[in-house]
Amino acid sequence: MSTLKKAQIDHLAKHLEDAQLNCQDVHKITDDYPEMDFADAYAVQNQIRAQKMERGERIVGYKMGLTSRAKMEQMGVHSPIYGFLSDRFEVQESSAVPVSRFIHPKVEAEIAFMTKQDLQGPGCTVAQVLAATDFVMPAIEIIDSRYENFRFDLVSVIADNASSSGFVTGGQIAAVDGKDLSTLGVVLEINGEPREVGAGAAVLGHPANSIAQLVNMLAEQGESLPAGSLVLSGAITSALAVEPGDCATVRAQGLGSVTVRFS
Ligand code: OOG
Ligand code: MG
Repeated sequence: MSTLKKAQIDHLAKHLEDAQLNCQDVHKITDDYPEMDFADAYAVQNQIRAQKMERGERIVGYKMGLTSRAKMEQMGVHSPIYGFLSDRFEVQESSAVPVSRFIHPKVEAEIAFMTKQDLQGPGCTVAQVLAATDFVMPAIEIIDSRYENFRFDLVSVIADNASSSGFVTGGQIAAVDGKDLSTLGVVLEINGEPREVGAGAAVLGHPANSIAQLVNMLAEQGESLPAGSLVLSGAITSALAVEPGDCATVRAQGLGSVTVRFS
């Protein structure tokens, strides 16, 4: 079911993408469109994706969000969601990213997956995800809600492409064979100080379960996950706000570390 007309979806997609491009926060869209539902929200996100592709951006994969209790509680939204990743969101490891490129950025510690086979739902399982995984690696996601004070509800955040704005991958790539991603330890440091710690199991019991849920949600939209997709499985711990001068590092057990500096 959806409640919005095509013209309203196009209007909201432009409104939210302009907020991103101009680094200007906006009111949560459900204040003006309280009847909006889940289907409308993904329709707005899909329209933002179409706008970016029209301008020559390439979709490199997806990110899952709100997949850990820490994140659900931090944001007050308790269902996993997804967003798309454009090639323009990639930030080079160890480079200095100007905070002025964002509204109010936060960093998250995540495990990223690269797929080597197409995955199609419904009914996609953890085993199918592991068999289709080329490698995993540590990642920092830079999230930046377009909404004032990062305050949103489920429908608003989905329409806003799940707060996607940047990601950094690095450390080492590793095959999943012989690795238990649920007990993989992860540390999120700011300026060399360990601030958040966790393990893969924080993400829906196992990070691969997050990818399976993504594939099953994409199936509801008539879409699948193509081979060669990069997928961020969701923050293991709470997200941390960053300021100019901050340096964020994610260390993942046996997978090295990934760092980004903010200027
Ligand atoms: C929504 C995106 C959450 C994650 O990893 O949980 C997310 C938000 O908190 O702004 O990326
Ligand atoms: Mg995230």
